[in-house]
Amino acid sequence: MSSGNRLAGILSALVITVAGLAPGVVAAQTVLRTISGFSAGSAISRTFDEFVEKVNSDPAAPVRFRIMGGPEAMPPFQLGNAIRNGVVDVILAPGAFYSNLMPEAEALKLSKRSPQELRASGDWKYIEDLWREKLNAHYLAYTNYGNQFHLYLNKPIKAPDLTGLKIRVTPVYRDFFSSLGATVMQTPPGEVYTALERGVVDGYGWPMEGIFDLGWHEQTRYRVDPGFYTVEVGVLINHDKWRSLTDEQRAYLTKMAAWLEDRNSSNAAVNEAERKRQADSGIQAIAFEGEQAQYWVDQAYRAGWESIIKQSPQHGPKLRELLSK
Ligand code: 173
Repeated sequence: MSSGNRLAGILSALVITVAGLAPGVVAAQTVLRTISGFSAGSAISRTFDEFVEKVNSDPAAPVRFRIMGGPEAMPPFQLGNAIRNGVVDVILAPGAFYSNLMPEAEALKLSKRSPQELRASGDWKYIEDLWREKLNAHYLAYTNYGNQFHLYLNKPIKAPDLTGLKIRVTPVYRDFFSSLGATVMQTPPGEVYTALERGVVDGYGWPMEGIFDLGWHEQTRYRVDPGFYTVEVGVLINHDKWRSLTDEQRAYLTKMAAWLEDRNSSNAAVNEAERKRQADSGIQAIAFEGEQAQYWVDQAYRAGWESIIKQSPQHGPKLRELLSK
């Protein structure tokens, strides 16, 4: 190679590097390294999977998601650290998987207002600021809104009293089930089957959707109704990454996030189908009625807010006001 050619080679490498660093100069797609708390193809990840597929197959998309894996790629309770430090760019996770870092993350499951309502009223800004300040994350989209959590059991109960029962939890359910006398044991979803099979627990908390994904229906006799709270599973992006994107990329992601949140309207029908599928597989409903049903749900919210306000006297009361309006 002549020295002239070598110089040209070095110069073109420099040009590529500089162009690659200058935001907005290059039209190339930015790749967002993404880890999900739920396996692709599972019930909880259904609308998120649709979103990733929609973006990644859009030839005009200025970003794309590279899915690095699900819970096998990173233990779910480590997702919060990973998004805060920028070890990954994007996560799909419920607040419960990172409320060790910000107890306020448990508040969204208590929301009586949809993400659309919160955004339209401007109240979402409080959430956005809090997630940035505490988790160094931009809360992009709220999935699973409108789904509910349930208690699943292998021993029958006649009243909202869990004394003597060992229940698998995450922070979603911990305060509620404990307040009714349960002994609680935290596990990631991946350990629920074995805990049930070995009789280490008598039951578990989980949404209506998804108990078939890991075969738990084989180890489940009862579901307690009514459901409580709303399921909240967020698409979060590391805030440094978010700031490094161009205006166009941020606008695109924001538009697609609204599309994803609109997909929450498909949840009600999926819920009904799951209820039927559970019944067909032999799971019996223990359905509280009247005052017992009211107490079950009221106690869930009471215990949930009490815990958040205790852990975050600064933000808890304001969150309750915004989310309960
Ligand atoms: O693991 C869990 O039970 C949990 O916290 C959760 C939260 C949202 C959706 C599914 C599971």
